[in-house]
This record gives sequence, C-alpha cells and structure tokens, in this order.
Amino acid sequence: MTQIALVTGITGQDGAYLARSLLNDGYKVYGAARRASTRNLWRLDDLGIADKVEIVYLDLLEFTNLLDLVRRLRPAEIYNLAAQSFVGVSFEQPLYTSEANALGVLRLLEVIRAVDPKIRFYQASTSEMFGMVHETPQRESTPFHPRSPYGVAKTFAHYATQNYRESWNMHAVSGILFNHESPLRGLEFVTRKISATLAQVAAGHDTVLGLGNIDVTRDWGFAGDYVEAMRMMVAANTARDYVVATGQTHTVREFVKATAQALGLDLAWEGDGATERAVNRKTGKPAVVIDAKFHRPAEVFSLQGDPARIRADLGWKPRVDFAGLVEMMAKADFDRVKAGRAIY
Ligand code: NAP
Ligand code: G4F
Repeated sequence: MTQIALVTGITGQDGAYLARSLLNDGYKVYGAARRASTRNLWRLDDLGIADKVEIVYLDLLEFTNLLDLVRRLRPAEIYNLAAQSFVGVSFEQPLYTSEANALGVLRLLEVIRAVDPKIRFYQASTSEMFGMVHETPQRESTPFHPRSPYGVAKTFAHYATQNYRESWNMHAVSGILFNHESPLRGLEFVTRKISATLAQVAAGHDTVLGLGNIDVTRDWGFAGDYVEAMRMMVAANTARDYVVATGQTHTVREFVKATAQALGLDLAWEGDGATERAVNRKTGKPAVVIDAKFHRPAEVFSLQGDPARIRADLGWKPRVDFAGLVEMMAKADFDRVKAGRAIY
C-alpha cells in the first residue's frame, strides 16, 4: 500500500529535499503551502519534482484548515517543517513568529490527537534552543537557553511535542537540527547570502557583501543529509528526540574565505571590528564589509552539536563535509550567475 506523507513548509529548503526523498521511496506526498500571490515552487522545480508533489493549502494559524486537511488526507506521517524560520525577523515579528512556530505546532498536535493519534509526527526543532550554550558540544541533555523570539517559540513547540508523546502515547518526535544549508537555502541566511553575492563578484558584477558578526560559529551541514535523519526518526521503533549535526564548527569569516577560494576570488583582508573588510585584489574594490544593520539584539555566538546518539541508535551520519558544502553552494550560484538565471 502506498504510504502517504503530509509535508508542511513544502516551499522551503527542507520541504523540497524531504519531498524528493519520500517520492524516491514511493510515497504519495502532499505538500502543504500557504496561499501566495505568485508561484513559489522554484525549489521543487529545481529538483524536478514540482509535478509529482500534490500541493494543498495550509496555514499553521488556521485550526479548521489543519483539521480538515488531516481528516481528508489521512497521512501516515506528518513532517512539520513550516515556520517563520528567520531568527533576525523574529525580533521584529515576535507575536507572529510565536503564533506560527509555537501555537501552530500545538494546533497540529491537537488535530493529530483528535483525528488519529497513530499518525507519526516530526517537529522541526533547532539548535537555536541551546542559544547561550551551557556546554560544548551540545547534546540532547544540554539545557536550553534560547536567545530570540524564534528560539523561544521553537522551545515551546519542542516541549509540546514531547508532552504529547508522553501524554497520548503518540509517535511524535523532534529533531534538534543544527544549521543545514544547500543551493536551495533562502538568500537571507548567511551561507547563501555569501555564496550568491561572492558568485556575482567573481563573475565581475559590482556587488558588495555586507555582513554582521563574522566571528560567530556554526555547525553547518548539508540539508539533503538532514532530511534523511528526519525520516529515520519517524520510522524508528522508539519515538525519541535527536541532535542532528556534523560535530564540526566554523566561523562566518571562515565560510567567506572558503567560498572566495572555491570561486577563485583573491581577497585581501584589512582592518578589524566594525572597519574590517576584504578587498578584491583583481579590481581593488571592497568585496566584503561589516554592516551594523545585520547585528542582532541578542546573538547566539557559538554552536557545535554532538550527533553521537543518532549515529548509535539509527546509524545516521552526514555525507557532505564543510568543504564539500561550500563548494556545492559556490558552484551552484556561480553557474546560475553565469547562465543569467534568476537568483532566488
Ligand atoms: P524555510 O526555507 O524558511 O521554509 C519555511 C517554510 O515554512 C516555507 O515553506 C514557508 O512558506 C512555510 N511557512 C512559514 N510560515 C507558515 C505558516 N504560517 N503556515 C504554513 N507555512 C508556513 O526553512 P527551512 O530551512 O526549510 O527549515 C525547515 C524547518 O526547519 C523550519 O521549521 C525551520 O525553523 C527548521 N529548522 C531549520 C534549520 C536550518 O538550518 N535550515 C535548522 C533547524 C531547524 P512560504 O514559502 O510561504 O514562506
Ligand atoms: O544564517 P543565519 O541567519 O542562521 P541562524 O540565525 O543560525 O538560524 C538558522 O539556523 C537555525 C539552526 O541553528 C535554524 F533554526 C533557523 O531557522 C535558521 O535556519 O545566521 C547565522 C549566523 C548568526 O549568528 C548571524 O548573526 O550568522 C550571523 N550573521 C553575520 N552576518 C549573519 C549575517 N546572518 C545573516 N542572516 N545575515 C548576515 O548578514
């Protein structure tokens, strides 16, 4: 019998990779999207699966909408990837972020409890919950200390998922995923901003990359690897939460340098603090500058995950390392720029 999966956040980075993975294994995939005034399925187009996913309208703020959909589709698995996922914006829109990322998850859990508690549920938790980290590396037992409205809302959703598992015996699990990136990453996130802008500089465009704090560190992996971890958690015999990470950490500055190298850009770094910048030796023009508008009211300075538990229990491990990720993103954006294709 064909397995049915409902994937919320289908227009996002992870939605696209997860849908492809499920389709490859014969699933019927319903992709839940918010109504938009323009078609926004470019990631599904990029992976060549736009006509294979059945799009349904869903907004996490609409209880009846969620109830009707789950009643009608009767999925065996629900992956909740939908969220206001940009930490920076959550400081400007904390109420909306909480409606979607915290209460939206509770709405979905209530719907599953009412329709069929046997539906398996995946919640997209995040390393942002560790925030001002209490130990390094961070593991499942590390206390949470979120530093943004986004992190606070996701922490609520994380505990709600755990509570429904414990109260109603549901297979409801949270993946505590560290940053994962790809050529399909949104342009507002720092890695893709770097790869897209430096690809333009390398192609001779007159563009400057403005960044905030480049000393922060992140544990960056490849999104295509991380959606496999989601599926393993949902398929596991025991419902359990897992940290999903590479275990390696790098600064934003290192990401910039590695991307420049992958693109053959020769940068000369000068100055420090607010005046630090990198000049393109070929043109003598600044290619990277520090711009205070990208600083956040509260910062998560360092993240490094310990994926030991998911490796031991489920056999998951990342396939793409930092160098591979940087090269993949730089090449994809350079090819887009060279071909004159749209940069989304
Ligand atoms: P993304 O590219 O920003 O995608 C987010 C998706 O959520 C989009 O499809 C978006 O739709 C949808 N969405 C936003 N608000 C919604 C609402 N009210 N109702 C229904 N859909 C809504 O994010 P991602 O990188 O794929 O991440 C997927 C999930 O993992 C998110 O929950 C994120 O918070 C979490 N996460 C991500 C990472 C990471 O490093 N990528 C790490 C840990 C956790 P529109 O296209 O209409 O905006
Ligand atoms: O790429 P970022 O915006 O990702 P952030 O804030 O770590 O959040 C991402 O990962 C989380 C998992 O840990 C997810 F839950 C979340 O949904 C999202 O996918 O920023 C990374 C770091 C930050 O410390 C930020 O301050 O880069 C720093 N940064 C420096 N300059 C910048 C910039 N970030 C952005 N977006 N833009 C800059 O110009």
